[in-house]
Amino acid sequence: MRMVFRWFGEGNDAVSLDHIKQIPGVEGLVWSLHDIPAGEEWPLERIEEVKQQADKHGFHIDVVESVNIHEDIKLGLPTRDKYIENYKRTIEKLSKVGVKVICYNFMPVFDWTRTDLFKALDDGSTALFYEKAKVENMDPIELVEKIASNQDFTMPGWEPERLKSLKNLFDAYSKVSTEDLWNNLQYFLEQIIPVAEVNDIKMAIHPDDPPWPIFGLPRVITSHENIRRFLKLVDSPYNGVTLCSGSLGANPENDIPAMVREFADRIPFAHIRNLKRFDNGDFIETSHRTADGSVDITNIVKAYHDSGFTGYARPDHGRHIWDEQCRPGYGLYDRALGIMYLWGLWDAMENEKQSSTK
Ligand code: DNO
Ligand code: MN
Repeated sequence: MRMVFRWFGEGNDAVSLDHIKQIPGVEGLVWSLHDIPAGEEWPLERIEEVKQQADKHGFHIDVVESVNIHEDIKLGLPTRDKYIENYKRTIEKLSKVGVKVICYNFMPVFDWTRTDLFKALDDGSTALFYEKAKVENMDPIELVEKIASNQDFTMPGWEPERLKSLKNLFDAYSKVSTEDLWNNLQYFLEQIIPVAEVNDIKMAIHPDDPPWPIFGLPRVITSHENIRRFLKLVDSPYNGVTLCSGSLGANPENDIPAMVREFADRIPFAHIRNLKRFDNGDFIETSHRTADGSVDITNIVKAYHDSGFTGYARPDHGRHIWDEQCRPGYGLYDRALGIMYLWGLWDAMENEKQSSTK
């Protein structure tokens, strides 16, 4: 397990590289060029700039999260080919600085969705919260207006320009069925995976979060069976998954250790985090510790360990603790605690394995 840590970039993250350096066992940064709109080709100078910043601190930049997919690709519009060409050029440039994994997602319109970014937990910390009924009872257009006026409801990653086109996007997706979305994903993969192979970069799709359709929009990377189907769309080691225990774990039917065991050689990148599910479908993110949530982190790590996992892993979101002012879900402290929990489990398993083979 090669531990990496998400960093949003110089001037764009309250967490510094000096601080990340002090977390035990972190070897690289998970990064992106967050200001480049989806669909545009990334400039090589900007990529090299991040490489230099990371080099100074002795970190690698092997994992990019994310190179986002333009909506026209997900919608299957004729204009998609131009955006797919740009994506290929970005892959080629990323390989020049040694990138090994690109994480991306194929969720229509929204990335991860929550209804409260700072919900209080019993211990006095706050964390990301999802209230199912709130999302189900909300008309998407009413939602757009609420985000635009920034009241009561927050969605990550929503710039004002994109909000304006949101209504048009919803209209466009009203014609896209779940099977259409699968076909559009296959079209993308058939173009991209050969380029990834030549450039030795593994593509790793992130599951949908939450793993069910929201606002009437289709979602496909949601379950064991669907991930199996996804991996067969293009059956190559370069077509892989960012297995996210938190995203998939919101559905109690997802047996994540079983997924790890079945898909191990197609998981170049693991996201490991916990959450607590409630009977009504709501969930709140918790510390990484197994006992604190509903996701069996211990047995997930065991499944990776038993599979001889040598891929990259990161703690995913953390709570906001000790009065830290940070991006929602991306503080330093709780993610660092998460890493120590993951290493604790891992090292104990390694020790056990070594003493049993003596
Ligand atoms: C949620 C997070 C996501 C992820 C993107 C990948 O679990 O890991 O924000 O970064 O969806 O494209
Ligand atoms: Mn994740």
